[in-house]
Amino acid sequence: NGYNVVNIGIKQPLSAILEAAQEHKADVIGMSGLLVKSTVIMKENLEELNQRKLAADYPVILGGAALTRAYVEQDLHEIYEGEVRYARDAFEGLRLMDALMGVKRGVPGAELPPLKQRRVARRDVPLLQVTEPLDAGRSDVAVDNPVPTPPFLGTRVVKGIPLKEYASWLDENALFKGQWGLKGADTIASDGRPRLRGWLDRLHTDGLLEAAVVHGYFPCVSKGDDLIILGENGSERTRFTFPRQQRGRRLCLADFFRPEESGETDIVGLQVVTVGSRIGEETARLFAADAYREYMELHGLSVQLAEALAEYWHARVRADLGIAGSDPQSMDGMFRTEYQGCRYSLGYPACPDLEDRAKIADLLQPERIGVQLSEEFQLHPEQSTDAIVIHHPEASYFNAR
Ligand code: B12
Repeated sequence: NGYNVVNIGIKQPLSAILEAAQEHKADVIGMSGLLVKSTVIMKENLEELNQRKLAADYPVILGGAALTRAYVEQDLHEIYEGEVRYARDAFEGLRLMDALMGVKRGVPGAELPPLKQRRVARRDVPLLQVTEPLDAGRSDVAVDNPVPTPPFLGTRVVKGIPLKEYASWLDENALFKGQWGLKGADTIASDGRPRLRGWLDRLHTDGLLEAAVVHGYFPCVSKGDDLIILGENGSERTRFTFPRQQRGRRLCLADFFRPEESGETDIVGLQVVTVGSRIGEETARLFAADAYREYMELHGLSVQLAEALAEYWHARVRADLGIAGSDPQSMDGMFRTEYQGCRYSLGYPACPDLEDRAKIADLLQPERIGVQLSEEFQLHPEQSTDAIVIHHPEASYFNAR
């Protein structure tokens, strides 16, 4: 499309971004943010560009799952003294480049698309005016559901899980459309499926997958918004505090466990899964070799395989707990989570605090399967994911904010 993209990789400080921008005489700086944390860094970077009086030199395009158009085009635009725009995908990025370059070259009529404002103005006052104590109690979630008996207490490590065990859990829709950007059933049939088969064969013959799981079952109780994990002899081992919805059902993850006052204990599953580090090394190799299509395909496949492994393991946990009886027949039903219980990953809307990942890591010690939790609360290798597995029949995804 007539542009050079200089990709300088992940987690670059602004100084490195500017060095590369100056060296390559960049017209525009782009940043991408997958986790919410990166949205904060982007804001800091824009503030620093202001301070260095470079805002006029560098229009900025921002994208990635963690961002919203309003955050960029309203909140960040208010801060940044240069131009900043949001790109939903690479194509919008391209249209923005055309507009930015048109303006820069003085093409008659060239202008940037108008900024999109929030439809509802952000309020400076809290949405909820608290006049009575907020603790109006827990939600209406049942407390008399049966508590299953786990096959063991404590943790177990399982390594070398063969691809054929979890391959059917690969969400092809998410892979073809979300990761590979394929549109339409014909392209998926003629292009996507054969390439997927090719990749799966190659992963197998080259031994690129090292699927492993560490999981455990822990006795627990709830107290208010807290889930308390119990040690031997019933003492408190660790505690998660989850946000509670301020409206509607007032759900909170803690409600899916027996309250301490009941005198009963409940059971919670925890898991960390990974497809290993070899596949990440291979994607890095493809990237370095400028084999972008293959890089993109393999990276997309590798992350969806991590997700597949997590979902497969969740199904095994349901079987272990004896609650798999209501599992749907079809994989589509599985992807729609039409089974009993729910797998919640920290950082998602019911349990947004990534810091809590440290508690899972403490309990499960994922180093035993080669997975480390970084200071930014990210698991390495990248193709890894953790979860709290809840058996309660009413457990399903919700947004706590
Ligand atoms: C696939 C996925 C995963 C995969 C792989 C992640 C990865 N590294 O790629 C796996 C299963 C491993 C995973 C794990 C986790 N994930 Co996840 N994941 C996703 C998911 C469903 C899709 C992301 C994706 O790959 N999209 C496809 C790519 C191609 O799209 P994209 O990144 O958005 O980029 C496109 C556009 O945004 C745009 N774009 C992006 N950047 C830029 C920049 C410029 C300049 C331009 C022009 C355009 C542009 O162009 C791209 C192409 O169209 C998102 C939700 C979502 N729907 O986006 C959550 C999401 C990113 N994950 C999330 C979370 C919380 C996690 C975990 C922390 C969960 C956990 N506790 O285990 C872990 C973290 C992993 C770790 N190692 O620690 C949250 C992050 C929010 C947060 N709290 O920070 C999200 C947003 C889900 C959510 N709604 O809460 N995840």
